[in-house]
Amino acid sequence: MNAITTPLTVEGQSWNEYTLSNDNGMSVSFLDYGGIITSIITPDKHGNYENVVLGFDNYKDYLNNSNYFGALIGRVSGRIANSTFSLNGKTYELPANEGKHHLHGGPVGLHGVIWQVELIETATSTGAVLYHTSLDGDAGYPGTVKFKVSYTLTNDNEFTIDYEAISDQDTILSLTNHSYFNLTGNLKDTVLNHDLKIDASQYVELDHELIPTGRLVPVADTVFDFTKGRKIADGVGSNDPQNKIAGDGYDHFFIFNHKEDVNVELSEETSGRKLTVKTNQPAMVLYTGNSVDDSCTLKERQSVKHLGVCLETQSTPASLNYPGFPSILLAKHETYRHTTTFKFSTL
Ligand code: G6D
Repeated sequence: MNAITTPLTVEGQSWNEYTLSNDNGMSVSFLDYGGIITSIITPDKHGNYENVVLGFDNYKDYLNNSNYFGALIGRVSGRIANSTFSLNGKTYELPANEGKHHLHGGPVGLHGVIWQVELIETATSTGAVLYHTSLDGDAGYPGTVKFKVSYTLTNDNEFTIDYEAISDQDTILSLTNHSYFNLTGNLKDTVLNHDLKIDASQYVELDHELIPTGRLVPVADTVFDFTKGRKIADGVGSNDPQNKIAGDGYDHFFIFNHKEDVNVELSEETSGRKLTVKTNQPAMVLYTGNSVDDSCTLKERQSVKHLGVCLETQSTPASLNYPGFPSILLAKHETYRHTTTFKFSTL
């Protein structure tokens, strides 16, 4: 187990890239800028170690990361409709960065700050703790919030992200990671032929601006039913209006049943790679890279649509406007504590 730090100078800014490596040869690399995960190297069924996430070839491109490749997202993941919300009788106006809506924490969200990183090694893991303090009024949000996010890699090829935060005022908070996974290895193909299983019986309907309508839709008898597993391709070219609204694929919030051992299983037959996700979050956005075009130069190739799949465990800002959705409220001095483990193995 080890962790190495590589100082970088990117457009005059001083960044660091950290690489956590376990004894099996798996590694996870990330930046202090935005907590961005830049690569995850895992073996295929033949023992070939290859990268399984989308990352830029040139670090400077992370300064204009409209796909949020690898990024730590917050203060609130997802879309806050009309960039406004009310809390304790007060209305807050946030910066609109996608039409009239507020997406992924706004133009200067947590994906665009430099986190303070402390490397930590234990007998069974190597990792880092990322610290940041967001002041009251940052991006329009109430409360000074202290963040502590841990990245931990074990010799079981498990990579865990633990999110902790505490605010000095009532506020809203919903953090996630926006890595695009591709289990083919070094982005050999899109993720359309990946097999996906999600322990979720309902998803949230979207309107044409990708804002939740407040309607929970049963997945049964639709291409949104991943309970028994299906190809990601089933949602591409599908006649379901929700797949079309999402830009020909999925971009939807699935409410976990939390009835299975794991919440999500992603696998790819040719490489034999498998990724299981276990989280205490109530739900997840499944996003199949529908807006990714050919404009990004990644380490291995030029980007294309559907080149990666995001498994963004989180709660939903829809809870600000509709009852019954997993809440994103964080009370003053309450500790926000969520964890998601990504376990890599082979079929
Ligand atoms: C698109 O709608 C999707 C979002 O879910 C995603 O996070 C973003 O691209 C990167 O806006």
